[in-house]
Order: sequence, then structure tokens, then C-alpha cells
Amino acid sequence: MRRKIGFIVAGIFLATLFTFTWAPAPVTAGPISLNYANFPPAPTFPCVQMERWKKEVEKRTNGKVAIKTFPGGTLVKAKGMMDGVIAGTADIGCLCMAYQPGRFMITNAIALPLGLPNSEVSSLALWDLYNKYKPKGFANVKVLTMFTTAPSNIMSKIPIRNLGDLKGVPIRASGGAAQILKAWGANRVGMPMPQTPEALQKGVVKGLFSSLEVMKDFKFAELCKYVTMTQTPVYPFAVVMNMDAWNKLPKDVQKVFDDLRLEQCKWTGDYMDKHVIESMDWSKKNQGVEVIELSKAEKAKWDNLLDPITAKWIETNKAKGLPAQAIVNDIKAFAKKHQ
Ligand code: 3IO
Repeated sequence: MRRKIGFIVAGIFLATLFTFTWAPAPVTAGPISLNYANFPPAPTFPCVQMERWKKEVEKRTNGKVAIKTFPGGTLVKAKGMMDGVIAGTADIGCLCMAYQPGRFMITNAIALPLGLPNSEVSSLALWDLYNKYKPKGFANVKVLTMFTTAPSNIMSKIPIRNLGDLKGVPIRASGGAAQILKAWGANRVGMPMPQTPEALQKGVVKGLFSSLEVMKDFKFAELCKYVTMTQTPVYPFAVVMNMDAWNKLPKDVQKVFDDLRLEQCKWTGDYMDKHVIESMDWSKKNQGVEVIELSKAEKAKWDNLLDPITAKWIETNKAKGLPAQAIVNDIKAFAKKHQ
């Protein structure tokens, strides 16, 4: 009896060993699962576009690909997004280029004060810019899409009606937007968007400089009762994928991702532009927010202070070996083409 059991056990053991060692790889491996990291909370536009992309991918691959989304910096945080994707902590990540300005010199040029009119036009211009220059900063990843915010405006706890009102006031901004605030004499405070609610609450900053959909999505309208219209600059974003994870994808899935790149750029720009309008309607009606339009004479003063910024950027970056003048000319031409 003992012997018989011994034989059976050995038989099962050998059969198992054989199955796992010699069986050919299964033909259908079940869905391909990919982690997608994002840094701000779920209701904000970077996450809304992420959920839209996930839905499209799962539909267009007939369930062959499953995307697991991680909003709110739960998988990778704002400043670590690019390195997190390169290291494979996340397969896919959404990043704001303004948080690492020196790393994305060429694409961050879209955040110069060039008067880009809205998110859709500047998103499409950014996509053209990326494709023309293929910047080294993105060489180690697969770029899945890019887009920008709508133009920035000042949201504040105190009314800012002229340059005097802004002088020395601590306002949060990052990257190119921070340079612009500095030119206007504000005390710019740099930090990623997710840290801004607490900084406003504690009074570390008296306002922020970004696109206006955040008035609703972060409920900033509850604290910032004033918006001063400046309509410049935009913040550029990228969605990037780990290169090994990309290379492992079947060709038909790669095609679905590639076909979505420009479409997602345009979709996000369009969503952003519409959502800014909704956000400001809510802010005015439900939160009593005052929108301050600068007078013509005042606006001219603000614009004069911005004039040297682009010229200086061109000079500095030409010295570093970048075709800086061509980059600026291209952005203007791309924007005109899409307008
Ligand atoms: C932004 C970042 C995260 C969520 C919503 C947002 N709307 C505009 C931005 C731009 C930005 O990154 C910033 O720092 O102002």
C-alpha cells in the first residue's frame, strides 16, 4: 500500500514536472496587463484623458489589453514620473514637463509667452514640435501622446488688478510659467500641482498660475475668489511608456497605440478647452469668483515685461547648441497651421 502511494506521488510529481518543463507556451496568454501611473487626483484632466485612453485601448484591442490606472501619485509621484517609467515601476506614466524644465528643453519651449490661443491648438503644435525634433529627453521611452493645458491665468485669494498688486506676492507656478511670474514681479513658488491645495490652505502661497479648469477640479474657487486674465502660457505634458514593455507588445497592439497618439492629443486639447468654460461658469455662479480683465494700458505693461523672455531663451539655448530660433519659429508656424 505504502509503495503504491509512493508510485502515485512520484507519478504526479513527474507529470507535473513534465508539463511545466516541456509544454509549449500557451497560444493565448490572457490579457496583457499594463500599469498606467498618473500624479494628480482622479477628477483632474490628466486622469480624465488617461481613463479615455484606457477605454479606447481596451475596446480597440477587443480586451486583449487591460490597463490598470493609478491616479493621485499612488504608483509614481509628479517629479519622478519619467524615471519611474524608465525604471519600469510603471509601464506607462503621464508627466508634466514643467516639473523638470532642464530635462525637456525643446518641448518646454511651448511654455514661452507666444500667445498660443487654446489647448487644442497648442497641443497639436506640441505634437508637431516633438515629431520634428524628436528630443533626446524622450529617447529612452515610447511617447504615446502629448498635450498642453489651456493658457494660464492668475487665481488668487486677493484681487490683482495691476502690477503693483502682484509685486512680491507668493504665487505657485512651475517651469516656463514661473519665469513669466518672475518677470511680472511676483514671488514665484515652484511646486507640482498636487501640493498646491495644502500650500493655499496654509497660506504658503496666495494663489496659483495655471489653466482655469483647476478652479473646479481642485475646488480652488473655494479659496481663490479672484482670477486675473493673462491667457499665457500653457503647460506641456507627455504620456510615455517603458521601452521594454513597448517592445514586448504584439504588432497589432502597437498599431492601436500608435493610431491613438495624435487622436488622444486632439481629444485632450478639446476636452480641456470645454472644461475650462464649465469650470469658470461654476466658479462665477456657485463660488462668486470675480474675473479681472486688465485694461488695455495695464495689459501693455504686462506684455512689455514678457517681450525679453523669448529673445533671452533663444540666446541662451543657441549658446547651448540648440536651433533655438528655428524652434520658436516652428511653434508659431505649427500653431498658425492648426488655428
Ligand atoms: C495641472 C496639473 C495637474 C492637474 C491639473 C492641472 N491643470 C493644469 C496643470 C498644470 C500644471 O501641471 C501646473 O503645475 O500648473
